[in-house]
Amino acid sequence: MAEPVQNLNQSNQEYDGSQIQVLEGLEAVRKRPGMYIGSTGPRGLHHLVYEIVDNAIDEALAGYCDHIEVTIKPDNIMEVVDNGRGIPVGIQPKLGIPAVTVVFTVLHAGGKFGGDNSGYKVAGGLHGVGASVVNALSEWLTVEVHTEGKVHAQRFQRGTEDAPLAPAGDSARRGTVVRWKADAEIFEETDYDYETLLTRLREQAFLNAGVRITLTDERPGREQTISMMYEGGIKSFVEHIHKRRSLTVLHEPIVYFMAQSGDSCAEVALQYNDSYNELLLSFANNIHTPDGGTHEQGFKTAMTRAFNDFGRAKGYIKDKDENLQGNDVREGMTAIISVKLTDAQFEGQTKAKLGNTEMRGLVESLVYEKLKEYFEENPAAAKAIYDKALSAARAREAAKKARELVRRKTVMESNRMPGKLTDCRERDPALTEIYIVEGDSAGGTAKQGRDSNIQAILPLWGKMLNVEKARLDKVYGNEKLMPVVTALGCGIGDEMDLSKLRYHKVFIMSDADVDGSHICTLLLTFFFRFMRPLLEAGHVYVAQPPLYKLQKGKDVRYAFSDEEMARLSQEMGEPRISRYKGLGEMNAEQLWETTMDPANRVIVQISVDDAELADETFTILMGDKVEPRREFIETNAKYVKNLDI
Ligand code: 1YM
Repeated sequence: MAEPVQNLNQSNQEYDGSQIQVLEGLEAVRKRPGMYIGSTGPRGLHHLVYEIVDNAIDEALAGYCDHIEVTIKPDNIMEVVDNGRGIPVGIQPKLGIPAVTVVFTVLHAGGKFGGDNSGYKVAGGLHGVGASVVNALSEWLTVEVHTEGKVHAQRFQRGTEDAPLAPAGDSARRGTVVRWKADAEIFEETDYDYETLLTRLREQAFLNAGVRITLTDERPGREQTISMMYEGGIKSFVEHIHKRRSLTVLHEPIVYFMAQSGDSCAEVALQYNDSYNELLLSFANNIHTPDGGTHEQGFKTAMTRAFNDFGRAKGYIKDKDENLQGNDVREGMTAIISVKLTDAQFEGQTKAKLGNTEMRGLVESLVYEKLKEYFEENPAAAKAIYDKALSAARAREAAKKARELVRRKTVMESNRMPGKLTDCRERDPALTEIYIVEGDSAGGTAKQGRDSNIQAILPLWGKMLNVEKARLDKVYGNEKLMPVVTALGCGIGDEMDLSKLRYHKVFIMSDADVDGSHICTLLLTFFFRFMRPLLEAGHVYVAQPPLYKLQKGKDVRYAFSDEEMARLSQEMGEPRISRYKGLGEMNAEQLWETTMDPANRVIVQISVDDAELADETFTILMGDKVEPRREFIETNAKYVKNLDI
């Protein structure tokens, strides 16, 4: 099989054409890596692993592989091994080179280039295409294919082959081995995070019941390994989420249904807990669809309809009662929807939304029929779930009344801004910023230090509401949060209208200590729960005041971390070092210089990219179970301040 390959080295005139095309393709990836992997930060780095693992998962989905091993080797070399058929080593007729070489050198080669190889359609629609991108962005990459008693191997550097695919001895096993070292010329850092990989791989293990996924860290001092295999699939996923967040569940067993229709299949698992949060995770062909799509629409429609129909038939909902709404029936619900289909269509800017219309009907009829059946067969569970939904509906009514009250008051006060708000002069929201500052004294300093043209200051005072346990009705009455809501001007919850936002940059500015980080967490929790579009649109920032001031004569410098302090103090040679305990210790000029001056300041933009992780962080930090919170803070102490959600 490897024979004809020998003719394919680059000196052979006949193949120049295709060869040049190949080089151009991967050059494009190296020129604009962001286009292919999103970013060259940690997210992009980990994306490389997912691309390769996805190919192995596809092989598992096709039924040929049941074990995938992912290893972080010393020096951050990654290795992914599967026990599938091995990427084909035979010559791909169109390009005249081995299929495996095509997979690693031709952009968007994906797989499954039709013809004889297309017996199994690509699950993700995008799968297989990533291998060449990983290759292009690696200092070096090797692939080994074990099949029919032999190994074939090939090595590449920055996407270019060292030599053609060649036999490399005998092998008693089957499968594909890919090893690579991410290119330090491309990535900001190349250190893999075990936990990040673990979260993603565990998700894949849940979604592919019966497939074993092993993650091993072999880096010195960080050695650990975990092997995951969940026979329970997405049911185990729901169970895991509740356990991890220490949430109390309201019923057993977990609701689980699945249906098949032609080549498509849909699975749903759900369970209620006593929190007020909804967690709905949907997947299409194992790809997370955070923006929802047809499968989520079908699910939501069916839930609301089934709850109302069954509830009326059984007398849970009385004739005079209003219907339950979608948010009522999903309060406290954790649900996983997983659909598999050929030709999945991913829509939207981030391709995170499923578009296939046939999925709406499939999921809707599945959930409607089977949920009613579940209620019939589990009356105690049905009672607990209806109690929850009905209490959510009552809270919604109460919130509406509270809101009307506030609105009337606001009208009476002729749209007055909160008394403590010091507004800026500029009226164009796109140009303005608001600093939300804990405490009157820091607020005073910020007021003096700001650029009054574009920067508004809102000091917070009073006791903070623990939003984790609050519903909208409580927020409307809260004296600490209402000024924030009023000042931002865009409303909250279902009524939010981002076009009314009065400042496009919203800064949380708090002390660099435990209390400060608590305030920061609470505000972010509030935004996360009640003003999520604000986070999604990237309007929220955390200001970063310096931790230290270093002074030697007239030379004054600021350090934002212990490392920076150590470095600066070396540079300056025994300066006077003072540690800032709070914002209040800085004078107005220093605060402007270090923290508020748009030309100089260090800021952290808060995103909800990973809403699931954020939700979890908040729940653990705010929830009423002390033990998980203590554990979380102990293991994440250094991150708590940044709250890098
Ligand atoms: C560690 C990464 O890539 N495994 C893998 C990939 C493929 C196959 C098997 C495979 C697919 C098919 C037929 C097919 C791929 N093959 C291709 C292509 N693990 C990893 N395991 N035989 C083997 O889809 O028909 C792309 S991915 F295109 F060459 F067929």
